[in-house]
Amino acid sequence: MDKSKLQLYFVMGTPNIGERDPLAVLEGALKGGITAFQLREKGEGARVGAELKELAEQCKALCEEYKVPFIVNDDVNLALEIGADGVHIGQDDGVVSEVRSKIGKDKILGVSTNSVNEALAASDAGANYVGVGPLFDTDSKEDAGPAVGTELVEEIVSHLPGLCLVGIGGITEGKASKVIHAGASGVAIISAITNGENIEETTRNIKGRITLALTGVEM
Ligand code: TZP
Ligand code: MG
Repeated sequence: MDKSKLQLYFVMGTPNIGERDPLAVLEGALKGGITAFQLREKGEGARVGAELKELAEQCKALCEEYKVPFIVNDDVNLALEIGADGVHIGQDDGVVSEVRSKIGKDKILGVSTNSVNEALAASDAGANYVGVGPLFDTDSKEDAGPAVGTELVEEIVSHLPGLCLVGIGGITEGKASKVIHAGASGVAIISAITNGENIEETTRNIKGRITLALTGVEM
């Protein structure tokens, strides 16, 4: 896939944003320069069924306006039903090769991985990109496990230099460049964006750090 689409990958669901309107948050992030979006509707108060489908369709339409890929977490059927650009699955959400067969060759398939072997296996089975983490401590995922650090990104990239990889977990504006320097194509972020008072400005600041890290012109 086009690696540049992974530079700033925003992940969000309604449980991450309190009373805020998910579409307003998403639009702020789109205006601030996110390059991909994943709807991850998980945890207390998560929308399900028809409500989830409606939200997913609205997010998809908004992402289309900004020409940003729209990816659905976990729910392969929902992704297909609404014509999402792709789907992201974890290690326990299905067999990667089966999901690839089900969605066809053109949709984006992302897989969460936590080791070199998982990343190699996901790539072999047809993933377009792997998520690696949690790189740092995070409160956004209850079962995230211990932080693995950017060393794991370096290790995976050394085995698979061409792999599209995003770091995830506890990534902040200040930590984003470390993840890029470790060899990641980009960073996936929930709270460092959703906690921002001004979502657009917060996103733009993080994007600026990533752009500098990728072009190597930071001090
Ligand atoms: N997978 C591993 S860590 C994580 C997910 C979904 C949570 C990332 O959220 P945050 O707030 O950016 O740490
Ligand atoms: Mg999952």
